[in-house]
Amino acid sequence: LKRVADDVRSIPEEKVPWFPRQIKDLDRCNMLITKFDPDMDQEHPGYSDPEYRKRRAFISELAFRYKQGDPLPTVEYTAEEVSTWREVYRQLRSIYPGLACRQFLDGLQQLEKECGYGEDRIPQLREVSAFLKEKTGFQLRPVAGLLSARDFLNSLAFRVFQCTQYIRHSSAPMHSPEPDCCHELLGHIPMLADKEFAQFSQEIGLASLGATDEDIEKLSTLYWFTVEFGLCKQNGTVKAYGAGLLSSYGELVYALSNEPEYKPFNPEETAVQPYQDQTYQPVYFVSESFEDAKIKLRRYSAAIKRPFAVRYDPFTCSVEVLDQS
Ligand code: TIH
Ligand code: FE2
Repeated sequence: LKRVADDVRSIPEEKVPWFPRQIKDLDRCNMLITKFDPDMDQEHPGYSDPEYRKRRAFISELAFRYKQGDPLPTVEYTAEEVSTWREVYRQLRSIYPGLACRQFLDGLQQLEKECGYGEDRIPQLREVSAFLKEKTGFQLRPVAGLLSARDFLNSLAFRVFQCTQYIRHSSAPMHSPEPDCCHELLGHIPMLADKEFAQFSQEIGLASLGATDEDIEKLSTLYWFTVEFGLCKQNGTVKAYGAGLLSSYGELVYALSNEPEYKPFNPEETAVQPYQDQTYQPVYFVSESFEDAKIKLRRYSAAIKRPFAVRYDPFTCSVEVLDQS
């Protein structure tokens, strides 16, 4: 292995998409997908609510202004927002014990004990980020909405999780077509408090750096059916570990009913399964265990071919690029 001194684009004959090398470069990983945004999507429950749209614009602005290293912005949530959170929290909390995987329940319990999780207030990104940093080295960064797959995955290489800070519309607490703070705080954060899950999330991130568009598409489809909508067997029953399920009362109940189709998780097949992002998934992938999903996903990510290798240096929070052409 020899070190690449200059930009990786200088590798002869290869065209490699730009990617972040240092954590500071994440300031450039901010490409939003606006299709589910309340200003663009007529189906959005907030589309015809000018108050909601104004609030969203205000919270987006905090994310747009954010630069790596700044203290995370604090949002003073309104009584209506807290009441949406309360409803989401209460409903989901009551069904988690029977439907969520063990790793999730462990993480949530720690968050309730050590990080002020509960139905009475919406946790602030700043305190959650400090909590995660101690548990697994992950940190949060505010984002204004749904990010492009490349930017989102690239951030994971640095153990940075890009997090929305607004809340879903009060008229639709049980499911949202776009991420919101309920989805991040309830769906993702408990899993990111698990050391192995954190490690494996970073590996997916590292595999995405400079990957071809085709590989990004496959990685993000895999991410979708595992980290977002994955199911796994545990003690003989099927449980949810996907964040998109664990933040949606409606879809969590549906996914574990006998309505949807189940397929066994197999990365090669899962990576090319077309997916649904407007409403519930018609198909879910079930792995033999949570560990099984992790191992297979890891193996798949590590096998993605690139003309270079990357190594993360935790002391400088930067990525070293090694020529392998
Ligand atoms: N559907 C999820 C929810 O209602 O919480 C949010 C999302 C998961 C994945 C993409 S958007
Ligand atoms: Fe998500």
